[in-house]
Amino acid sequence: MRYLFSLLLAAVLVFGVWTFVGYDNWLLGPSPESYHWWWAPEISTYGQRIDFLFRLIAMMELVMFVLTMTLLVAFVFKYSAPRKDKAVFSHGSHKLEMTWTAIPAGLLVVIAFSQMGTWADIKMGGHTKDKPVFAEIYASQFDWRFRYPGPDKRFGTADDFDTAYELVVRADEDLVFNLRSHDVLHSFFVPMLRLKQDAVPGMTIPIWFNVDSEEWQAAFEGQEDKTFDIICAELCGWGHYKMSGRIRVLDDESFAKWEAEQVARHFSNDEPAG
Ligand SMILES: [Cu+2]
Repeated sequence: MRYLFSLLLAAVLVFGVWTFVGYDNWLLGPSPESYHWWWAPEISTYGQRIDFLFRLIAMMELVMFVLTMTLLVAFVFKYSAPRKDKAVFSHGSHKLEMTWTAIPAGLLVVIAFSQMGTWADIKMGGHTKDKPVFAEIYASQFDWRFRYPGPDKRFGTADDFDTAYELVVRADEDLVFNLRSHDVLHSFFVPMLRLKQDAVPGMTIPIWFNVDSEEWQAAFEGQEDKTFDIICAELCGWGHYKMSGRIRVLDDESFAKWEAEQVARHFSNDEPAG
């Protein structure tokens, strides 16, 4: 029994490390070079900074996991041996408790300082201030809708138009969006852009991203469909699982053409254009 339990615990350690190091080929099958650490390739200008933080925290977790699991296996093995000596009464160790409080506290400080610049850049509005809103994003049970200001770049005018499920954007440009919810909490999550933001009823939350066209082309090399997922990352009701959308990236010229088509469709009774 003693050996069995120690072995089982040791297996947790080995498989745990394996998921960190060997998951790529073993769990997910051979994947493109750009797929690392469970993530799809990143294609936004701030994606690398998010990935750096993700890896930093994952490495801390790996070290802590190995450390604590090794101690656990060793202690389970050592202290499950039959003994004849008397039990020792212990009040614990002040030194030990100070150590395992100070180390996580130190790590949290490291995380806090290393994410400050990235957080400020993505979330604190440096990019969203004074920039025109490219489109408004509406989350509702259970779909995504997008409102564009049209060629005049002003909302609330006759050439505004809506699309559903598909957000069409331009590349290599800081694009600002107003995120809203019609009903409950949702979360606008675009894994390939490394962007995630809650949509809160009653609030208008500005978000921004910039699709790096070179990274985008590289990520989809050889593929015809270069669109990528929008996912709702907040459990928002029975249809949460199907609350998805796509992002399509167009160059400036194609975008202007697409926009003109949408406006024309808006003013006609024809079937929606593709
Ligand atoms: Cu949702």
